[in-house]
Amino acid sequence: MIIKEVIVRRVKMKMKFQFTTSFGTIEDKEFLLIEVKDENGNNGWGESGAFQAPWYTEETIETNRHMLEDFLIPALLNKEIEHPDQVSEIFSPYKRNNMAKAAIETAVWDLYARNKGIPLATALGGMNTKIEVGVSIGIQDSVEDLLGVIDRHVNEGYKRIKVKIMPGWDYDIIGKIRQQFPTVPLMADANSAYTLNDIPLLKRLDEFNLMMIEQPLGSDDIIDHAQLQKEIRTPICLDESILSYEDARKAIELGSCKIINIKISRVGGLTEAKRIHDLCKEHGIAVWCGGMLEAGVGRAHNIALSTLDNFILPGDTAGSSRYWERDIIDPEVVVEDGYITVPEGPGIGYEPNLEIIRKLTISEKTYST
Ligand code: OSB
Ligand code: MG
Repeated sequence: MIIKEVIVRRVKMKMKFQFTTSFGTIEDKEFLLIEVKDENGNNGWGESGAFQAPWYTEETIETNRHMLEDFLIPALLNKEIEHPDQVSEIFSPYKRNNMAKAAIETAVWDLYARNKGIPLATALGGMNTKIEVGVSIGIQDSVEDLLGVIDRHVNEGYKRIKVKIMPGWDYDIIGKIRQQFPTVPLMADANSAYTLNDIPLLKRLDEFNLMMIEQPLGSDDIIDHAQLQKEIRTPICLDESILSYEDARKAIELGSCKIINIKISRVGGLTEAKRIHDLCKEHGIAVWCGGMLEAGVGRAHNIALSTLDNFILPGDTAGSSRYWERDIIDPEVVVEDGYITVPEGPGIGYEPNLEIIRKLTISEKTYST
């Protein structure tokens, strides 16, 4: 196939809730939606995970737009592509900017699978027909509020609860959760809020039988995490620190983590995500699929990736209705008893709803040859 046209849309959606982490609060969700078209007019869709501000990684919506417009789209247009694995090779002269790369690379994967008439999951080599789903809960105004939100999601059937922690919202909070929910599968995500000075506190969290603690230390660190993992029983899961296969290889070799959260956007696309998955499988490192509060297109890519067999822990891929009054795809993503049934249609298996997307679009630009 030959990519003949790329449409970049900047979309704004109202979220049902504010999402607060140790790095800040996300209110409304703005993101880039990418549509690629081939020489036959067939299309594929991708979504960028970048936020308005560079507080999770260094990327933003605006840096993504710049990278796409000035480098990635010109590099891709008119290229003959036999397999989407070639896209990351075409992008390899350009350093990092993984979310910008992933946004368009995932669109090419969708197009490829649609052209083959197979689900994206199958194109990736995934076999699972349903996936287990957990939920990630932000920092709340009070412990009572948090316990209420957890209760609601446990009753909805989510398979594990992840809560965000930060200094001052950690040991006591987890203790209160454990009092009310002694056996619920529970984990905590610190988004880099601690340092090695906090080892005594992080050790005390071992009392609570957490499934894992996610990214306790620096977002670019794998050395201190290796030291911390020696001191605590709770398995460390790395998120921000793993931007590539090479990062994963080094973290595993150092013993910096026992689990890895794979986000397609953070690692630059599905090809790299699959390589990291395969490496982790070889080394007995469990993986799960992280989330970036994605709308339907990004969510659909996450679901397809999660069908690979080393995704053995529930992901952050909650259902559409958790985030939106109305998602941008048909059908919306539904979670039943904590599972999502993987769609069987070609490509991502959900249809982007152009009528809804047009209403939410702030700006749109078409690039063609
Ligand atoms: O650290 O996993 C994270 C959301 C935005 C940025 C970073 C993270 C998250 C989440 C939410 O935890 C996951 C989701 O529901 O999409
Ligand atoms: Mg995280």
